[in-house]
Amino acid sequence: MISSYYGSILLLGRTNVGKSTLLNFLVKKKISITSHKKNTTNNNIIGVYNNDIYQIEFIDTPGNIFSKNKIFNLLKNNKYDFILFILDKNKWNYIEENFTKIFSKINIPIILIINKVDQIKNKNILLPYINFLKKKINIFYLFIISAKYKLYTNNIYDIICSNLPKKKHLYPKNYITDQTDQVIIKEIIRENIMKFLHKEIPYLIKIKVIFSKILLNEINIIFLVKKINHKKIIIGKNSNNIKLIKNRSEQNIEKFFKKKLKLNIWIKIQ
Ligand SMILES: Nc1nc2c(ncn2[C@@H]2O[C@H](COP(=O)(O)OP(=O)(O)OP(=O)(O)O)[C@@H](O)[C@H]2O)c(=O)[nH]1
Ligand SMILES: [Mg+2]
Repeated sequence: MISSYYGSILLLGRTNVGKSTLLNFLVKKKISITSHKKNTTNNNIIGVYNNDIYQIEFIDTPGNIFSKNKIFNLLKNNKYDFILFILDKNKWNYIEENFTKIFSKINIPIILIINKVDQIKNKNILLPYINFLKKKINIFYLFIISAKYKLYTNNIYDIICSNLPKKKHLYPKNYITDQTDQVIIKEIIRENIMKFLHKEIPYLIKIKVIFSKILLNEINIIFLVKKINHKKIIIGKNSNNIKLIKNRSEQNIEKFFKKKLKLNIWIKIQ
């Protein structure tokens, strides 16, 4: 019989470093939304990579958990085989310091990922930065990648897989995420809200998803907002904003579920 290998890997790093972008690459499906705005991911999201021999559970985390207590709570049960600690180019301040202080107290190997290398024009800055990092963290392996453009990313699987314990797979073969359909739809809409609406408005909208029991291919969405003014901004001039959000979300949801769907959006003032 062929052996099976299984591991659980936590993705950590400040907001906007590209954790969710990397998760989507690693599981080969867009299950976690991404945005140039801060605090995009709100909850832990499990994504599973599968093949006949290896199964890897990746856990994407919200980047705003940089308080030491929150990081510590996440790590205290120690069930992870690796941490992927992601850095945005050469950004380093108290947030990264907090992470590293915790890392020094736990016994989980750290795979360090310097992301967004496509944005580094002067690659000479990398060597001194790596030397600095080596003093800060006991690094199991270092990757310098672009998650968005899939540059220098292929070896990540090799390094992880060749270091996983022999273990039974935890999830069924086709399992890809713990997110329910309802949550996936909500998240896709939230991503488009973040894309097409500016400043703080995206953070002020509550989204409700209601599946139609009669029309199975129809999904009704309600945006709950507090002010008439917010409703006007969401709709936009000539309904442009709401049309963009609706059309793009409909396309993304159809792509995810691989079927034709109709999306209706209402905006209610609470
Ligand atoms: N240029 C470039 N942009 C990237 C790369 N990886 C991610 N991004 C962009 O960086 C932004 C943030 O990416 P996310 O994946 O949402 O970041 P995150 O770490 O999950 O952020 P939170 O969920 O807020 O913690 C998005 O606009 C991504 O498209 C990269 O390799 N290169
Ligand atoms: Mg994220």
